[in-house]
Amino acid sequence: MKGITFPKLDGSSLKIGIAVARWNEHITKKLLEGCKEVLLECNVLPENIIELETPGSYELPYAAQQLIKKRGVNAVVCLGTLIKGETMHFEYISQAVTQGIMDINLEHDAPVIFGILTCLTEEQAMARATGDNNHGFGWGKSAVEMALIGK
Ligand code: RBF
Repeated sequence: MKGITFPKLDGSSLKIGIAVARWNEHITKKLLEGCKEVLLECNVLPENIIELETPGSYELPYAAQQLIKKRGVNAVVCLGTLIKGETMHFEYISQAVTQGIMDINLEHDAPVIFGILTCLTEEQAMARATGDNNHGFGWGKSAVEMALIGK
């Protein structure tokens, strides 16, 4: 992944939640694939990866909160793709979900990773969800690194 390096990470003792939005599903699916691939590479056991779907990105903070409170995960990755349209929705949802995720980070004893693409076009989003530049890789590793800090 461009722009970031990670130390060697052992996630064999961790339970990781992934909340993934269905809006722009063809893109969020790829982020999910990248994220899961890297979690397995970091030795997180398949049965310790708990997935939850939401309709859109706006619902991700609540799903993250529930994964922490009810499923006892050590970290959550929130995956979504916001693409700017013709109205103000993009701005409102981006602001709300960004703040919502930070609030969950600070209120609960588990880190929540901001795995949300906020793009002007679908092409920009696809370029960040595929190949070596699939941001799901970095977000999965960030979850393992941060969960180990809280262990
Ligand atoms: N959710 C996303 O995850 N990405 C989007 O790009 C997105 N755009 C939206 C645009 C409009 C006009 C509306 C009404 C909703 C959009 N949503 C999007 C869904 C949003 O996150 C949420 O699921 C719904 O607003 C229901 O709370």
